[in-house]
Amino acid sequence: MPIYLGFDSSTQSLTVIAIEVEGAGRRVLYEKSLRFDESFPAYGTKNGVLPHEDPLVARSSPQMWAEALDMLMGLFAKESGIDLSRIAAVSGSGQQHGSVYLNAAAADTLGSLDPSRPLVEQIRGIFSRQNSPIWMDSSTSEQCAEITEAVGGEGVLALLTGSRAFERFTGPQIRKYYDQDAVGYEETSRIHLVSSYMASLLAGKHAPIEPGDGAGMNLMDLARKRWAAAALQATAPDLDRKLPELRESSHDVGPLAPYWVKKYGFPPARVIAWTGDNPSSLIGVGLVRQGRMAISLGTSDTLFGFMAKPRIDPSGVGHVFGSPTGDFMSLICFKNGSLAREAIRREYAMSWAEFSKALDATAPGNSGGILLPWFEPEITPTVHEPGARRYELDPGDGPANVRAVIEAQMLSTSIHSQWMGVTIDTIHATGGASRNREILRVMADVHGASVYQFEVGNSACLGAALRAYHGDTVARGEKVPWETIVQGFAEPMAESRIDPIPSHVEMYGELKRVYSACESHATRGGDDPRPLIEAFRKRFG
Ligand code: XUL
Repeated sequence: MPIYLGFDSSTQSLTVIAIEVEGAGRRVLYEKSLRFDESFPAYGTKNGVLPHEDPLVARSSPQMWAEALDMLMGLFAKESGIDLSRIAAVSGSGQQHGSVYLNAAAADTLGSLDPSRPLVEQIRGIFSRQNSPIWMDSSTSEQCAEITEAVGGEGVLALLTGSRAFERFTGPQIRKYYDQDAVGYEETSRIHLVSSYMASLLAGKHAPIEPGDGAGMNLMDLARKRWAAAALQATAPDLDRKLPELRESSHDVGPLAPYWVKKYGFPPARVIAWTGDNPSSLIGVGLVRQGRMAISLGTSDTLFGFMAKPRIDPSGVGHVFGSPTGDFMSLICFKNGSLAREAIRREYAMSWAEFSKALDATAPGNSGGILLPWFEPEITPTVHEPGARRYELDPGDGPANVRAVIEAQMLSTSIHSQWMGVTIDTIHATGGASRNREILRVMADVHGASVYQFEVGNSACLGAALRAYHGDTVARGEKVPWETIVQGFAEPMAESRIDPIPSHVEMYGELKRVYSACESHATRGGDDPRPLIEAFRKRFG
């Protein structure tokens, strides 16, 4: 009976899940997380991000991620009680868009890791840049504009790569590095994504990038799944020589490096290419065919779905990425996810139980009180000046602000997903906050859709384990359909279903107009939304 391991290297933590597959019998055997702030305080991260005086800059430490991998592999070997020899394949997912810059010494170092010494000590010399820009960075507007102009406009870049230029995407980040440190850029021989970097540590050699995560770079030709020469040229010189190969999602990178085998007793299991956390989540919530959508409530909130053919967003807020099945996925991303919920919870000194109670005790629609929850600079819509904005909402009223933050997040996912052209009737909810059924009630009513929960909350990590399983079957020459791969693992719990309440759906239809007006007032100097709020109050109280 083979066992498969999936890792998720996210913004705030590293997690591992082990699954067992025997015919139709499937079980999650083990799950463990290490939070970066608590487990590695020496790096000084806050919520996984290094402190920086500019709120638009967000970086983290690739050495910390390597130290976490070493520790978690060690803990797994020691604590899980699992017979390691049964592990057939390992894969993973990484926070998307983040980049790791390695010098020419990296290949040799990765290929000769000494099991008697800690990993992090040995890789200190392989970085041409010590810190990694991550997806929370919004500091590359200038580079986005330059790249856009060089390729011939937003529409051209979006058609080519699946997205217009976004500040957090890897291409603009690479260009900024080249602009600010041309020598460091010159000394860089390989630029990895978080996903391909982590896979490289496991395989002891440079791993490829796969198209799911590659599509989050503004560098990949989405239709052909090849590097797009025009985008590379618009970004930085010699980039074609610095990027890893692009290989299919099921690619077998090679066996686990001798470091892991000798140090902890792992077998030389296959390392399957890692992908981004969102493509991985797509698998982890079972979206392997068109139809349903998923909302992930994590550090970022994302709404995504499977797409058979790429449909590009004319409004410019959305993305098309590759799906690990070889198809595509649509996605929108909100930076103010869990940290915004957490900011409100802290501001009103509530426990999470009190937060849920506040949601329960307040009326849907919040009497038209609106919060724009941009505690951090926001991605959707683009907001560079952080700070929450309130419309007809009393800042002294804790429960109303709790409702306002959740309603804002759900209204925003609904408003900004219109370009996908999908009528959403079923949502698969995942991520830490999807455990909270009061939040899911708002989700169901705003979207007018039935919402389901999953047994495993970390769908990115489960998706990684399922991709390890899939990659192993491909390598063995078996053709197992994706429906069979996800069966019994990535299935919503029938009893968790929350159906929308029709009167609430109608009310939220109106509140979406109010929320859009507030958003347009705050971001584009649109009309004062107060008369609309007044009208909403008259109708819905
Ligand atoms: C997606 C995005 C985030 C990160 C979070 O485009 O930026 O969801 O992947 O880890």
